[in-house]
This record gives sequence, structure tokens and C-alpha cells, in this order.
Amino acid sequence: MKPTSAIIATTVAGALWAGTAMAEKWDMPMAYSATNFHSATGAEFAKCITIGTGGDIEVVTHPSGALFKGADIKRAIQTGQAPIGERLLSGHQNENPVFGVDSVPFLATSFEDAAKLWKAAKPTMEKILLDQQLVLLYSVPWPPQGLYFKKEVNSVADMKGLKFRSYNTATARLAELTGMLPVQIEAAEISQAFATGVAESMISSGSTGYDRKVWESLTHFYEVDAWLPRNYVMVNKGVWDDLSKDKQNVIRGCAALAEYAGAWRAVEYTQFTLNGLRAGGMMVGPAGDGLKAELKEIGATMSKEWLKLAGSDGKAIVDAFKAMK
Ligand code: PCA
Repeated sequence: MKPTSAIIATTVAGALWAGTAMAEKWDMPMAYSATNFHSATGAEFAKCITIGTGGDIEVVTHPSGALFKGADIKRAIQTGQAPIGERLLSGHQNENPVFGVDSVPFLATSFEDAAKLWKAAKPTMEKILLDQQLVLLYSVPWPPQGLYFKKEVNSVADMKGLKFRSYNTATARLAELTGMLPVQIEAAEISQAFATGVAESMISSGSTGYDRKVWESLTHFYEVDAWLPRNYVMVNKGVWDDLSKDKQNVIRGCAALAEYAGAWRAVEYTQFTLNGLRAGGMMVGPAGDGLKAELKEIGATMSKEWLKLAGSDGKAIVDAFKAMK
């Protein structure tokens, strides 16, 4: 480069830099498909921050596990590889059983109860996450969890030996207790897992089955309403502490809106996606009484196991939740 063009290039770069000196880009990894209601809520949350900070913080969402896979998102934020992101809360149940409070079978089985359980659990979750250098921003439930199969199932005996896609410790344990073979697979990868026979059954919401078009491989969805797990959005504590109070307030405001909008969408999405499964040719309906009774028994075993593992923190959350009912 000739000296004059080098000077011009430096000056132009300097001018651009001065114009955007305050702007920061925050990449926000998310694990679920772009069309999913959690991802839609996250995209609006991102826009709210960008608008609310006058463009000083531009949040860019990366759904479908495109930037980090679901299982890697929390660590990426803790280590500062990404400033902000969303993950399934109970995905960390293996680190601390308390994270799995929303996946205790038949503890909270409606949107209303799931909201109460979250209210009871939130202060403890905030504290645990803060100790891990993470600030909790908002959390949104998934619709109730039901069972997917590629055949009619009327009892636990019918489930024996099936390859079962799990997404956390509770779902893997459910597989063990029903004689199925658990294989942990991220939602982003389940269409392929079902198509290739790596998995042939799962517990999830109608939403995830709809997002991943599982009617291409599966035939039955039994509404069990076993639990309503939650996603949550977290920000790295160092990044958070470096923000001005004004910016923190904007982000808190956007988070409160997102939590409200996300919870509303979750309810709307429930019937919409169950109808979508039907339109795809699947049988969608409640589990039979016999199967339900067997699942309740397995749920009781899992609840006992969870309470033992989650200790006094777990018990305090469950007691606080029961007091709200
Ligand atoms: N969908 C997510 C978690 C719970 C749900 O409904 C999944 O299956 O991975």
C-alpha cells in the first residue's frame, strides 16, 4: 500500500470506529428451531434490547444450536465465549438436582401450576446461577410433556426395549424405569434420529414434535401432562456488571416482557401444535387409564429419588410451591 492510501485507509477506519465506538454485538445462542415460540420470543427480546439501548447493544440470536449446541450453551456463556443465551434449565440436572425441579413427574402439570412452581424456585435458581457467574434474565415454560411412539401403546410393557430419545436426566431415568433404552439427543437432531431409527420414542411437548415434523417417522402422541420443563435466558455476570444501570434496566424490562409474551405463546402453541401433529396424520389423544396409572407409579418413584438428591433446597421449593396451591 502506498503511504497516502495507507493514511486514507487509517482515517476512514478511524471515522467508522468513532461512529460506532459504543456499539457492541452480542451473539445469543439458542438450541431450538427458529420457528419455535421460544426462539420467536428470544428474537423479540433481542430486538427490544437493541431498540432500548439506542443500538448500543445489538443482540443477534442464533437458533437451532447453530452457534453452540444446546448442551454447550451454558458453558459458552460462563466462559465468555458468548455473552448471553438460552438453555433448557433441567438440562443441568446432572450438575445440581435442583435444576430438575420442573421435571419431577406430576408435580406441576398445568401452566398455572408450572408458573407457581417457578415462582417458588426462582430465588434459589438465581442464587445457584449467580454462583456460576450467570445472571438469570427470564424463563418460559414448554407445553405439557407427552409420549411419542411409532405404534399403539397401552401399557408400560408395550414400551419395553424401545430406543427412547432423552433430553435430561429425568427423561433418561423414565426410560430406565419403563424398560426402554435412553439415548440423549438434542431437539435440533431428532428428525434425523427418528428417520434413521437411532430413536423410536420420546417424551416431549407437541411443540417439539411439530417443529421437527416427527409425523414423518412416528404415529402416536399420548397426552400425559407429566411436567412442563422450562427454558431460561442467562447473561455472563462480568458482562452484566460492566453495563450501566440504565442499560441493565432496559434489559430487565425487555426480559419481563419476554417472560410474559413467551408464557402466553406457550399456551397458544399447545393446541396449535397438537392440531399440527394431527394434520400430519398422527393419533393425538390422552393416554389410557392403565398406562396413566403405571406412569403415576413410576412418577412417584422418581419424585422420591429427586427429593432425596435435591436435599433441603429441593424440599424448600416443593414446600413453598405446595403452600401456593
Ligand atoms: N421440548 C424440548 C424440551 C421439552 C420440550 O417440550 C425437547 O424435546 O428437547
